[in-house]
Amino acid sequence: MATTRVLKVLALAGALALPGALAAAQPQPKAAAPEKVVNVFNWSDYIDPKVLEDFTHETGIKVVYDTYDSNEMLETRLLAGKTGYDVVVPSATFLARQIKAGVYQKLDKSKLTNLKNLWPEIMARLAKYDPGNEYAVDYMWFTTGIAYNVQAAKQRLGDKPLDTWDIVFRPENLKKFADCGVYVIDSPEDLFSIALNYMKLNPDSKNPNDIRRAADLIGTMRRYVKKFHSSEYINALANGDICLAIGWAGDAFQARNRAREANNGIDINYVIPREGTLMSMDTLAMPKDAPHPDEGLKFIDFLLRPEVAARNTSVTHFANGDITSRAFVDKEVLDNKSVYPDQATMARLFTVTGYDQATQRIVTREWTRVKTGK
Ligand code: N2P
Repeated sequence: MATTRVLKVLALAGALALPGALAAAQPQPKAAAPEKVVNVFNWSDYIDPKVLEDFTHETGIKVVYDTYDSNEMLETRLLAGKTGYDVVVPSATFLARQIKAGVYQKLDKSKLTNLKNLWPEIMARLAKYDPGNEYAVDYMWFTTGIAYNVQAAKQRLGDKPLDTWDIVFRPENLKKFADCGVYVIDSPEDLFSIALNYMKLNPDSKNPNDIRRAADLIGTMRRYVKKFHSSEYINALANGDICLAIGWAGDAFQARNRAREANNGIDINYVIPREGTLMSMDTLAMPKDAPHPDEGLKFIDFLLRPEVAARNTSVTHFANGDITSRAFVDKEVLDNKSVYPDQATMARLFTVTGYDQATQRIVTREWTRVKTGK
């Protein structure tokens, strides 16, 4: 009697997998269609979460979504073998060497109906890392600059603008911000290229002496830096825990928005220093062993829809690679010259190539020396 009731309850609850003995007593349920899934590994704070819901709602494909905040973290996973991911988001520099390492599959362009929306100039830039644009499409592109608390900066520098890397590379300047908190992204590629450019050396130099000199310069910041971290600075800026960060444009403006939403009186700004800075591109790519390539392509195609790309840009404040999306981007974001730089600013941006293995070893060692002093 009791058993029957249990069975009924289980059947009503739609439980298909019944434990052994009980299952045998039940008529075999019709085989349910396997659940459709796409496994996505993206940077944190890099999408409008509602886009994931809408994708599932429209396609019936569930999105299993994990995040990271450094290329090094993604690369470790990719090189360790089977990741289980269908879509990952490497920066172009890392994409190039990961393509050579054989970790990606070519994208089946016949299944990407929105390729026509891609920004020709961005695709041309990306082709330097992925010849023929075979393995990846641009997701976002952006600069690395200085994010700061407007009130704290005014108290320390008066009306002096922060539009120069002197603010962080001259210790007498950075020192003034040590008491209110400085974070720096844990991203050697950004810091080394910016330091090299500041020293009027080739930002893309792979010369070990140049890299050591850059490390010496960046090392002067260490005593004033609270933390090297690539995602915590958004909240830290927004809630007043820190007053200055070297970071990515979109993250800085997300911090500004969070402070506005909290109505805590904190105003955050971001500048592209006048000496110029690094422009980076993050791409959508598919590991060779992606378990659900069709769902992965559907997901990529969805992100390339102009309205969807625009929503991701409006929420994250990162410019996307879909030129047709600009018609739908929030005006405040579209007009923000730090998100969509004008031609004069563009001319001050440089790009770099990825590190070969030998250079990577030096960079990793020198970056550890920057962060620990050892
Ligand atoms: C998102 C940061 C992405 C830019 N929070 C760095 N690739």
